[in-house]
Amino acid sequence: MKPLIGVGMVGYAFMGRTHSQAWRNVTAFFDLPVTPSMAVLAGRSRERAAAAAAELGWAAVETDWRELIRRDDVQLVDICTPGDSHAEIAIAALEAGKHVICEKPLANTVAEAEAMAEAASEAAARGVRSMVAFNYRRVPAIALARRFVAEGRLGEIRHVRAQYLQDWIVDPEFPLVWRLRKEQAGSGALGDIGAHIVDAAQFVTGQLLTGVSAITETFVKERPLAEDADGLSGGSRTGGRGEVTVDDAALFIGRFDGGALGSFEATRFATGRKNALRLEVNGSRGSLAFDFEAMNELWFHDETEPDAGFRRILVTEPGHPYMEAWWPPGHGLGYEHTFTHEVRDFLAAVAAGTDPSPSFQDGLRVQRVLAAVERSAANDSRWTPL
Ligand code: SOE
Repeated sequence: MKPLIGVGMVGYAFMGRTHSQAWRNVTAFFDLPVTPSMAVLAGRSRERAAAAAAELGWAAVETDWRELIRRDDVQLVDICTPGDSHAEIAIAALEAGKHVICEKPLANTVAEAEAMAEAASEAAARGVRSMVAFNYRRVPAIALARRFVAEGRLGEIRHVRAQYLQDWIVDPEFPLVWRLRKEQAGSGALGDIGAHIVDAAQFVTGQLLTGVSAITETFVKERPLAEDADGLSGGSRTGGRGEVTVDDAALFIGRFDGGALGSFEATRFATGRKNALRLEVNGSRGSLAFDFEAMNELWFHDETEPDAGFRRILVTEPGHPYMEAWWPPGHGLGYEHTFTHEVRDFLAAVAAGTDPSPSFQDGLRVQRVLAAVERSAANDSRWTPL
């Protein structure tokens, strides 16, 4: 019997559901030295939290996250709430000696992210671990892309082209959900999906952004008010309209510390694109291209081969990252597996007593990029060093 590690999850909407399936399934596929026990789910409404707990497989319910942290059967806290509560919950949990995994972006401001990173490094000195949940790092094709770059198969990296394209709010009558309110979400497409491509670009290339120049836009300035919105669904209209206080799209260019040039585009107005996280990297010896809408594929061009051109690698071989645990070659994975991999890596680090990655420090670096993008956009795209 492997030791149990009690998990307490705060929030149960879209991200709470993705994380729940990961906690439920991870040990069925990965051999880990510890077994997660889905001890308790916290949500403000007892009735709704209890319904979610029953559906998602949590043993108990709390209506106050502070009570969840206090419980003896919780050793690890999973934060799946909007960004405005990340800092308070994470810092309290770390101070109480609980390991923390926190949804992205790490926080709503650089100041909050700094406080979280500081709490995380103090906690690490006491053996308490933390990780920010940039799940796309755990797409096997993205992890394979990083491996290719690290092995030198692309040579010197010159260009990074990153896009995250969605279209779920293109209808101006789509309501004012929390992701469109600055006080809850911090920013719009920038923090919600731009954060993912900043992390993915830095992860794959091993290079960090050093400065940016940006433009942002809010195409639809007012939307119908609604309540009970869950995930990306609109909820029920309550009458009246409210102001959209975040960006709908953010575009920026940047320089990396290893000499590469980057271009980034995050938008929720790319009609026809549902979840197109795309990354193309061009180096002196070759190039890589990825699109999450075909997440089991990685395209590779080897410049050293005559007439090479891009060839498709089906990332389903047992030697590819994470794939040994799953299906025979050619039987691909989906969005949910990225969360299973994330939880797998976090539990493995907690059990081994090592620091998981991406750390809160990595999350803070991404937060600084987001803040620099906002500053640049507010200043006529002025070049803004990090
Ligand atoms: C909404 O844009 C969203 O759910 C993001 O919040 C997630 O991080 C991304 O994985 C999918 O889209």
